[in-house]
Amino acid sequence: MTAAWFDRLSSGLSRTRETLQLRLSSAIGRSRALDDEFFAGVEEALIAADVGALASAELVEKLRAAARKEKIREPNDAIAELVELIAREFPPAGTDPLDDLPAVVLLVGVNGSGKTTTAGKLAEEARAAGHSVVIGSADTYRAAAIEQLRIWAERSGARIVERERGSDPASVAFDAVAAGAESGADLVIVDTAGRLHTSKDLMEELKKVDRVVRKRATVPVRSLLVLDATTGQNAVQQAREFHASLGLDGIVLTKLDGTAKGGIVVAIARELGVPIVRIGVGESIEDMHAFDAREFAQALVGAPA
Ligand SMILES: Nc1nc2c(ncn2[C@@H]2O[C@H](COP(=O)(O)OP(=O)(O)OP(=O)(O)O)[C@@H](O)[C@H]2O)c(=O)[nH]1
Ligand SMILES: [Mg+2]
Repeated sequence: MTAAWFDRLSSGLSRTRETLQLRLSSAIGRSRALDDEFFAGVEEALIAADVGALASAELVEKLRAAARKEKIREPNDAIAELVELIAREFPPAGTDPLDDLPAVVLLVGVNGSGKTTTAGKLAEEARAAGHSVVIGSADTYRAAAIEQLRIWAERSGARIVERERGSDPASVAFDAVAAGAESGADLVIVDTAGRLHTSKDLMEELKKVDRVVRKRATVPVRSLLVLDATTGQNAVQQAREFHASLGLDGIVLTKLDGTAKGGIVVAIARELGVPIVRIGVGESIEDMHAFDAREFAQALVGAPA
C-alpha cells in the first residue's frame, strides 16, 4: 500500500476515526491505568463505531487478556494492541478474486448500494493492469442505469454488452459472458439491478442470472455483494440474506467515507467469514482499493490523541 493510498483511506475513514478517537481519548483521559473504566470506555467506543455489541465485548475481553499476558500498562500501548486484535477479526486474505483472472464477476446488492459505480471502478482497475474487460449491463429496469454504465465503460475503455430497457436481465448477462468467452476477455463484470418490487423478487431474479451465467461461463464465476456501509447494522442482515441465497465469494463495502460507523466492516467479516475484497471511500475512480485488514484497523483506530 502506498502512502498516498493510506492517506486516502485514512481521510475516507475520518468520520469513523473521529468518533472512535474521541471516545478512546476520553477513556484514556479518565484512566491513567488499564482499569475497568478504561476497558468499559474502549467497549463503548467500539459499539459507537458499529463494530457490534458482541464483537465489541469479545474484543475488549481479548484486549484484557493480551494486556495481562504482555504486561501492558499504558493505555496508549493497549490501543496499539487493539489495532492488532481488530486486524485479526478478519478472515485471512486468500487469493484476490478480482486478481485471479480470467473470471466472471457478478455484482449484486440492494438498490443504491454502489454496484454500478463499483463495476466502473473495477473495470478501470483491471484495464489499468492491462486486462481486457467486458461489462454486462444486466440492470434493464432503468434506462439511466444502462447510460450510467456506458459512461463508466467508455471512461475505462471496457467493452459493454447492453440491451434495450425491459430486456431479460439473465439473457443480457448470458450474452456478456458469451462475448467475454468468445473474445478471450480476462474479466467479465456483470452489473445487476437492485430495485425490484420485493426483496424476494430480487433474490429470485439474481438466482436466475447466477444460474445462467454459471452455465455459460468457461472461467470461474464469483459473486460479490456490494454493500453500503452507511446502512449500519442492517448491512449485516442484508449480507446474511445474500450469502444464504447466492453463496458469496466476497464483499465490496462502499461509502465508508460517508459514515462514522465504519466498524460495521468488522461486524460483517466476523459474521459471514466472507472476505472483504474492496472498499469504496468516495465516488471517483481512484476511491476504491483492495482491503488490507491491518491497514484498515490502523486507519480506523488511528493514533489516539
Ligand atoms: N461517497 C461515496 N459514494 C459512493 C460510493 N460508491 C458509490 N457511491 C455513490 O452512491 C450512489 C449510488 O451508486 P450506484 O453505483 O448507482 O448504486 P447501484 O447499486 O448501482 O444502484 P441501483 O442500480 O439503483 O441499484 C451514486 O451517487 C454513487 O456515486 C463510495 O464509495 N463513496
Ligand atoms: Mg446500478
